[in-house]
Amino acid sequence: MLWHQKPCGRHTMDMSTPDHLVRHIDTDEQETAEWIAALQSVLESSGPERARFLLSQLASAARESGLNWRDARITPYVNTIRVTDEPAYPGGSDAVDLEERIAGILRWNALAMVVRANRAHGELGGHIASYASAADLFEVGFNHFFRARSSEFGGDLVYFQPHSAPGIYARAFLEGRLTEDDLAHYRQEITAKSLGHQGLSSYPHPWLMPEFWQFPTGSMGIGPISAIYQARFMRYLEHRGLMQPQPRKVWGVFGDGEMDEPESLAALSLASREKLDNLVFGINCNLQRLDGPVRGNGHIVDELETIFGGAGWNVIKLLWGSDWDPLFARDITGELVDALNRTVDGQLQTFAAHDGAFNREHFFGQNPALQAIGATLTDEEIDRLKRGGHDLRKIFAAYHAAHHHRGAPTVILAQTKKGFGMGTAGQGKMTTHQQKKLEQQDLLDFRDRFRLPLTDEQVERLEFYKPSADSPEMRHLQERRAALGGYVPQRIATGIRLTVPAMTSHAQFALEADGKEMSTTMALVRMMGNLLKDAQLGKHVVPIVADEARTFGMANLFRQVGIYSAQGQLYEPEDIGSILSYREAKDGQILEEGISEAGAISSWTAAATSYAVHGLPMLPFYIYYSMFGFQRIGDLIWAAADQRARGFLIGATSGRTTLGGEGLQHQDGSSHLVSATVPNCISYDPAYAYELAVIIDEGMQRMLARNEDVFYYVTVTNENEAQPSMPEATESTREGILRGMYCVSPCQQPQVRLMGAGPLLKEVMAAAELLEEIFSVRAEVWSVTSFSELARDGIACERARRLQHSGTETWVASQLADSTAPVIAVSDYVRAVPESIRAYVPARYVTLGTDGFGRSDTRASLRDFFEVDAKWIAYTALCEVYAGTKTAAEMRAIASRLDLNVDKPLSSTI
Ligand SMILES: Cc1ncc(C[n+]2csc(CCOP(=O)(O)OP(=O)(O)O)c2C)c(N)n1
Repeated sequence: MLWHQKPCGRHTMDMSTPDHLVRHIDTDEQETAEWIAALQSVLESSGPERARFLLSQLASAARESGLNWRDARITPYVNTIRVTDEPAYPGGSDAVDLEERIAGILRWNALAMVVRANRAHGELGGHIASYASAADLFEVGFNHFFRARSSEFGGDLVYFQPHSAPGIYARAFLEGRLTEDDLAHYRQEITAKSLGHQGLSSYPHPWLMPEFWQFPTGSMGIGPISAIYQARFMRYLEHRGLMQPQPRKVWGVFGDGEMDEPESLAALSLASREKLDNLVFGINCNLQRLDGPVRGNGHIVDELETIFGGAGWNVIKLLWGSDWDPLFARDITGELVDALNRTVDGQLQTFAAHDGAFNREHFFGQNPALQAIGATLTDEEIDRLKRGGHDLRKIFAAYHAAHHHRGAPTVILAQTKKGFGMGTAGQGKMTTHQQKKLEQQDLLDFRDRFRLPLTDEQVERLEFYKPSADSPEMRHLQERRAALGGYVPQRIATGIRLTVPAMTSHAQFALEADGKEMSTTMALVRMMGNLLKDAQLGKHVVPIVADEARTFGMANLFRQVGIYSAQGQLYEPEDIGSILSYREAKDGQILEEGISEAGAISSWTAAATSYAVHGLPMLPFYIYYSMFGFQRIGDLIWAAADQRARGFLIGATSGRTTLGGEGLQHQDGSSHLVSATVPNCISYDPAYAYELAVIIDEGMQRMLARNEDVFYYVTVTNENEAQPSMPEATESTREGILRGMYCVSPCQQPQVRLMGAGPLLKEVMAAAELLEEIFSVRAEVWSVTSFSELARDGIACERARRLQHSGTETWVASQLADSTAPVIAVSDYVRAVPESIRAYVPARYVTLGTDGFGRSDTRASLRDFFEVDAKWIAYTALCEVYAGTKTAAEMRAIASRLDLNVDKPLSSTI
């Protein structure tokens, strides 16, 4: 039934109903009633199974009749769980009251923390309104569901909505895990540490609070996708027999606004396809994001119900609190449900921001039936009507149902009020997200609202409140956590070490390549294949691909270790019988993520942090087109770094001129620039297979044997090359490889020094030969394995010299000290990469790189285009060697002798 808009104050509120919220007009109510009665009777006599069967039969009959009818997947705007199905609330008769009190205390302390920090330093920022809306959702979890890790149980994993961090700190304060001084230094980590306190980071950051936070969620969208792949990785570990199957759960509490991020929704179907009933999402639907309503003109809850439901999730709507139950019971004609169905979110927000009298007039005043329902309540009672996400009993019922649901992940769409309890100052206000100040009267109202035993003066001073240890609240809080095995969140990085096999066991072919032709990608895959066979380490290796295993020559691993699939293989693969046959298996070891770099990196992060999350170190290798790494999913890599990931990211087919035919979108010339900015990422761009072997060996030693919180980014290429054996002076070569540069072709009194990185070392070698043969110029050649490591060393040495007056020389300067010959550095990445070491080169320094858009052509054409081939390198060297001795005309003559077009435009301009 449609109804007409009513005037509201000075303005007219347009409460006309959007199309998708319109209920179809019933043209024959008696017929409708008969159908419903028939369904009821089937339910009573034959049970839900039969009722479901009949409904599906009806649906297929409708389809056959060409009705083109589909279930809209939107249920009415009411709770999914019926009152009669709600379980009893556990923990004794006063549990709800106690837990509401505890939630009130936490809300206060969280608020005080933010407001105090901002009274002292207006620049610090912080959020009150998000936790105010999410507090009850968290509390039911903390008191009844979130189980800690213990010696017998692996523990549940919780991804916390980032802006609710103050509330989680407030709880840890009551639990005795954080002190008042810690709370007083919210968002002041540097100052706090200098005073001997723990700094409290703005959002969950394992890097900054390594014993507290497990999962970084501060960047919207990362929490949801990470939680899904984490739940999947737990199954992977169980199915592979590496982890005891246990009924552990992954819980994620996220914002409704956050669901707009592509990453939030990207992996929903994976979760249902893999039947991840170990996964529960709670979406805090306070209907607001930062600037305004999430879906002002519709229902975000209904939209998410359609999306999650369509993706195969079990959906629970948790919209209204227990005090609405009697109202629904009185709603004989369905007017109340109709009104809720058509009241859009923007309007619901307005109702949240106003008092009981306003809601009576504008919501219950819409028609006589609603007025009659409203008349049973005082204005104060209307004001206090709770949304589902603020009612502990309703939340418990939803969590209980989710906890016991089998065969699919569950999402709970919990309707809340943003800034709940912040009164006229903040509740439901457009600006509430960023509010960090409250007037004294608002603070007093907040105290009264949540029954806090604080004097006016204590409120004025924003004192933190902690009841005595023997108070009923504290006893309850501690008892509940003890029953659930301890505190959450808690990050435990056990010191388990894995034995790293000797390089000769998996990389002998690379160390003694003896001129054999292979690309570094091939070498990497061969090393990984060998590591997979290692008796001890093998099972810890996790190869991950995003539909590019064949591109990188990994197809042989399909048979060798299998592709993980929770279902095994339900089909006979087309290539059955071939030695490379596509093999899926329940205990398969490869994670084949399809075309989802975001998914693959999330799997990688789950594996790379398994040492802390599950006490089980793993060694993931995620191999991908290097262009689709830092550029495409850089923020997820940044989050992995924050989470102290340990593993290898392999940027394959790398190098802007080395990838050849693939063109602009694929040719990577910048990933090393970005990777250099990630503090715990160690990056290498090796030229030779033996360099790669040394890097992989050192990486394993640091991450698995020495338990260092670093990860490796290594680029490999698809260009076949005659691979030399590792030079004799093994130790010094190893040191040079790892520090970033070493000499591969020394010469007496060089006139020029050429430094080549990765695939372009070959061009540099050829340039040196050319210089010698045609121009009789002596050139020395250096292999640069890592400009970023050289630059880091340079920064550290120079600083130590400035501050500690240390005499330590930078690696670059110490290596180049014995000559003042000009240095030419060449990289298949943008010039900014070799430029990063300019300050440490003790001679004239010129860089060549691949700035500009990539394009399709042969390697030779591309290297000429970007001016990084042997001839351009030789010409650049000659410009330095002949500086001041040759005329422009003579240099032009040299260029034309080398067949170079010096009049062509700069590569970055076309
Ligand atoms: C990738 C990213 N973009 C933007 C932000 C800034 N930001 C922080 S909170 C927020 C709004 C969050 O809204 P919602 O998810 O609905 O949570 P609420 O605070 O309303 O509970 C935004 C845009 C961010 N943290 N991450």
